[in-house]
Amino acid sequence: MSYEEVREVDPAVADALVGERSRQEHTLAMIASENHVSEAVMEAQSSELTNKYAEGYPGSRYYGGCEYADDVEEIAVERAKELFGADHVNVQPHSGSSANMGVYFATLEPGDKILSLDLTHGGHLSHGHPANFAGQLYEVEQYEVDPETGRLDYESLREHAEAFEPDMIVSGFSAYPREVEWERIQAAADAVGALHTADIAHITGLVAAGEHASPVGVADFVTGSTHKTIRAGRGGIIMCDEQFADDVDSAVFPGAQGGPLMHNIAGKAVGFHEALQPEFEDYAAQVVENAAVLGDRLEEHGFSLVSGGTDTHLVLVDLRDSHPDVSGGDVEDELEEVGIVLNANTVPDETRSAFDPSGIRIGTPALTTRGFDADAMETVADSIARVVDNLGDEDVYADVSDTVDDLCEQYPLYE
Ligand code: DSN
Repeated sequence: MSYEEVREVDPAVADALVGERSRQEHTLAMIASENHVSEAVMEAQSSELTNKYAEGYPGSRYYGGCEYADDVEEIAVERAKELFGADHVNVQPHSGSSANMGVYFATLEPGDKILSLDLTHGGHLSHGHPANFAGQLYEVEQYEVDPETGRLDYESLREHAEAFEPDMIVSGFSAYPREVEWERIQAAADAVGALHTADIAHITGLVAAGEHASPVGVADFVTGSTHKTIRAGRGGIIMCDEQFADDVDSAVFPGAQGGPLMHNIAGKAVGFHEALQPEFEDYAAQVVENAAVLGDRLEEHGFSLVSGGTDTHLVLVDLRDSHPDVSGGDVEDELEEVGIVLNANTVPDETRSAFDPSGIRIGTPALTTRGFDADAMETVADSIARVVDNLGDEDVYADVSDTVDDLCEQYPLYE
């Protein structure tokens, strides 16, 4: 896209759009929740459907002229059902947080109890953080990962559920590098008569491709976002059994949202089509392999990984052992100088603050979309280590910047 039309109307925004495209082309996106959608998904997302109001659901809208909106939404739903084997799918949530809101509104009353993973241990704001609507509307207690292993402690989760008697247990995480045993969490929920929402926002693509166990058919509700590992553009999704379908649909609209973002739903439909192709399985397998290679190489350089490794698309580095005087924020800033973009992240038993935590979270979905393989990932790990071991050394930064430039040239984006 040249943004010529935007430039004619609004040069300032055109400059920003061109700048962002160039930034993505010339840097390494390693924020674990980011990816690069295809040009087909982008085109669908910028289609005329942005003009269309379609409150309601296919075949039952509150506005006229919805025949193509209906087509697009029905296609997106059918493809999601095929991808995940879900009974009922709602593709209208604007985001993963909105998807969680839809499930809570469908099932909980204000004051009801949620048991979820602590944000600093890898949870998510919308699972009940006090600064989020979920923490304000519901009574929330949080479980933690095992301090020794960095992994979920299913036994202690079950005991916590027995003591707290929640109405909803939320699983699924935003900074947890290990495969989740959904059945054990569902069993804890069943034991206390709670519902269970598995938020697979980060791993939607891995689940779709069979690279991570699926909670669909296990958890009562599965929520997620569609722009992370699944590469289907910005948005959210809810999956559940038919018995909850009406409650979920009416909680999303009219309960939580108005008109669905039909252009984004078109992007989801196209992205789901891409995810149904055999190549997507190769992509997801490479995402996981790349994360494992990245983690192994960082460990060789002396870094500590929370849980000692990864089964997924991300590694979580705890800097406290290897670089006790360096914060995650320092590393995020310095790596950005050389074109490696990732985020500082809290780690279990955080001793700094959420604003300047002790860890960094590094993901491989976006680089894998560009074609990065295991060798390239080792080069990236070496580059990260060189910068962190030589903070402030301009010669090292110049060298690593050159390496990043070479990689960006070797693995171009949007050719
Ligand atoms: N902001 C996303 C992440 O980075 O994990 C979750 O919503």
